[in-house]
This record gives sequence, structure tokens and C-alpha cells, in this order.
Amino acid sequence: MTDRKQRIPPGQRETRDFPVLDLGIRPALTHDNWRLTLCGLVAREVTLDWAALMALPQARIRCDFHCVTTWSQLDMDWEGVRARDVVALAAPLPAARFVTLHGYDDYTTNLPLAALYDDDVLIAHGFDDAPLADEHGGPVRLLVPQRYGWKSAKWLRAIEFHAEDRPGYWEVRGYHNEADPWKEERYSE
Ligand SMILES: Nc1nc2c(c(=O)[nH]1)N[C@H]1C(S)=C(S)[C@@H](COP(=O)(O)O)O[C@H]1N2
Ligand SMILES: [Mo]
Repeated sequence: MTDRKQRIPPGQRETRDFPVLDLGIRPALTHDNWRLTLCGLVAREVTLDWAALMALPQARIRCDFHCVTTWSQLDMDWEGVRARDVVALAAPLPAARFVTLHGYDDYTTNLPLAALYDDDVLIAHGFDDAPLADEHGGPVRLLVPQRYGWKSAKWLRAIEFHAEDRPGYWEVRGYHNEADPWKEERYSE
């Protein structure tokens, strides 16, 4: 799209300074102590460390990021591993249809498992050609550009696979389950 305005979803305004939004708990994580566990309805429970994540194919994406508090930032450059490549390591069982993303700050958010197969969904560890900063969820966060920011769990600790959908931290507090910014899915009815 050439027109910048057409890239700002309804009710959003452009920002350029990448605001920080979270529960205010900063987990003490480093590349050495970070782990990501895939558990629940999987054929193989898997725990990755930093070296295991870096050994997977690396991807770079440029995307826009939309926060429900009305800021949108365009053309953000991220680096990481496609979520689907990480999911494949655990071989989810056929019954697995939803996931809970867990952060080290005990934050949770939920997605359909299918959402993790999108091309632009990353287990992200880099931003703007630098390691992902602590305040933005470093060393490793989820990035789901097609949904409002609260689906992009920072300080990613676990991906848990379930048969049924389990609303996360904001979803149980009235935020929309799907969070599509183009449909303004901010709050549930
Ligand atoms: N672990 C964790 N992830 C989180 C949050 C949080 O509080 N804890 N806040 C969410 C919200 S509401 C938004 S808008 C984005 C903000 O990401 P940023 O701080 O990098 O801008 O992170 C999301 N992921
Ligand atoms: Mo948010």
C-alpha cells in the first residue's frame, strides 16, 4: 500500500517512538537463563534455550504494530524464528486447536493454533538490527502483527496447546478474543 493513511486502522493514530506497555513487572531474563517450553497437547514436550532458537532458520519481517490504546507504528523491522517452525518441533496433536502464550511476568494471552502458522508471526529476538530490548519483551517475545498488540506476548516462557480456547489476562477482563485492528475488535460485547 502506498498511502500511509490507509495503513492506519480505524481509531488509531501513528506514533514513531515505540511506546512500552505491560503489567509493570520486568522479569530478569538473559540469553543464558531464558527458556521456551512447548507443552499440553503435543507429541513431544520441548524446551528450547537460546542456542536452540538461534539454530533454527532465521527470518526478518517488516510490519506495522497496532496497540489497542490507539497507537500504531509502521514499518517496524523484526528478526526472529517463524512461530510455525518452533511449533513443528513439538508436533501438536490433532486435538490441539488453541494456544495460551505465557510470559515470564505471568501474563497470558490466547490464539487459535492456526494463527501461529501465518508467515509474519515470529518468535522475535531482534528489533531494528539490535537484540530485542528488555522493555519490549527481550530476549524473546511473540510478534503477531495482524492482531492488536496485547496478543504479542513479551518475555515468552511457554506455548501451551489445548483443545478448547482459554481466554488470557486481558481477554478475561473484557478485551476482544480475536483482536483484529481492521475490524476494531477492541472489547467484547
Ligand atoms: N508478557 C507480557 N506481554 C505483553 C504485555 C504484558 O503486560 N506482559 N502487554 C501487551 C500489550 S497490552 C501490548 S500493547 C504489547 C506492547 O508491547 P511493547 O511494550 O513492546 O510496545 O505487549 C503485549 N504483551
Ligand atoms: Mo496494549
